[in-house]
Amino acid sequence: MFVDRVRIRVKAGDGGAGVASFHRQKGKPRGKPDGGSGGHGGAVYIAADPDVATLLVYARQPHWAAESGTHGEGDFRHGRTGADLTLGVPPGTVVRDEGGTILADLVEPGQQVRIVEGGRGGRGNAALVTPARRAPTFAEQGEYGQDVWITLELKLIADAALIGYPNAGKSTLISRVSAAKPKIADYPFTTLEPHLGVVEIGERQFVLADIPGLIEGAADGKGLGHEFLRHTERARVLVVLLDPTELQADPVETQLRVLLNELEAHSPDLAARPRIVAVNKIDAAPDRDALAAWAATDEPGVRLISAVTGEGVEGLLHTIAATVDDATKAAPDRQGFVLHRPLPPSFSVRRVAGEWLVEGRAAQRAVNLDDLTVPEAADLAAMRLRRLGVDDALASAGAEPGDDVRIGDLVFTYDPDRIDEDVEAHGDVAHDAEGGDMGRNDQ
Ligand SMILES: Nc1nc2c(ncn2[C@@H]2O[C@H](COP(=O)(O)OP(=O)(O)OP(=O)(O)O)[C@@H](O)[C@H]2O)c(=O)[nH]1
Ligand SMILES: [Mg+2]
Repeated sequence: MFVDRVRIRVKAGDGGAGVASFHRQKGKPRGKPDGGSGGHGGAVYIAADPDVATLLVYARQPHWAAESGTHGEGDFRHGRTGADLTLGVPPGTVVRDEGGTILADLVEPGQQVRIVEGGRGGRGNAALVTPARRAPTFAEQGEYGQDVWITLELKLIADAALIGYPNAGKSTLISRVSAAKPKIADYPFTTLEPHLGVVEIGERQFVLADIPGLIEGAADGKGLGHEFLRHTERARVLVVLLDPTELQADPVETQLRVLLNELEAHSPDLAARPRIVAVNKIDAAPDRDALAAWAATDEPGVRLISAVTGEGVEGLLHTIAATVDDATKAAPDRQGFVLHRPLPPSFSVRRVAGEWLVEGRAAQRAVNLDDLTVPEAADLAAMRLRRLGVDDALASAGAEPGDDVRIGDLVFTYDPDRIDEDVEAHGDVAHDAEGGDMGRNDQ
């Protein structure tokens, strides 16, 4: 089975929770805070790997997750960081998000894109100690790793692609000139999946693709052409193969016109690509002279070949190699790319159903404490929100003291004056809500 488009779910590792713990000493009612921090979760990357030939493994197993961080423990023991997960895909794989937006076009081996970031580990109470808060009885929770669905689509990278009606002899030709051995038979749509073969001719070599047969209406989804036309998108040169035998109802002129129309309908760019036209099966053609006359009317010259006897094949290969060379010089390799999106705003505020809804990762982080019923913890969360600018944003959005404010599952009352100035003065400068990440892999 050839798999060239899959939808997979990737999940980053969760961050481990920080722990609130106290060192017990004999004779002391209350020891020093010694709660360790949770480890960060691992990220998930998609990387172009030349050793991976298909997306088959992802069709079989669509769920992938990086390792989670482990929780902190007492005695200052931090949790372990979860390992990143790198999923190898064949070079030529395009990665899209749920909405269809391209995230990366992984062409070069080794090129990679980070899809999801691991959840941040929560700080233990030892890390939350400040001069004003000597013995916090709370800790930060771990953050969930991001969890998304993406689509992987493989677009084969070939120098030249064989285009033709079903039965035109495309597979016969590629199996004659390369190590590719697709099935050959005199019924249409024998080839259901693209095959790539390396052709060596003289000093040169190029990659030739055998694409399933194209029929009229392919660009509208008829036959198999539609699915596979996109495989030709990366080919620098198109080789159009015509079949003059009674296996085809259409004469070669009509076949050529239909094929070019389908290319044009799929993408004008494809139709404009350098192309070479050849009539195959010349050994079995009913009227060889008429074909030769027609072939000569074409400017660059339509070639007459036989994939079975080998007539004209070597000349065709030289022409393909030279055309590929020219096309390569004219338009050097398309570079792959990884898209870098602007960071989303750290939070946003809007009025929903009588509440002020505060959304965004930074705001979520600010209140990510395990026990907000502890007044000190609530003060810390409030101070982080203020520092983040949430109070100002609420005020300018028109919030009044006493209004309900929601962040995730947490609902609290808007009270711009609640923060103890002493806490604010001494507190928590080193790790406010947005930054304060312990050497994370933020890009
Ligand atoms: N006489 C003769 N027969 C040929 C030649 N090339 C291919 N054939 C025959 O044509 C039939 C179709 O060949 P394939 O190579 O399977 O054709 P295809 O274009 O790959 O067909 P699809 O995969 O269905 O699109 C087979 O019976 C081949 O033996 C040729 O040069 N001369
Ligand atoms: Mg075939």
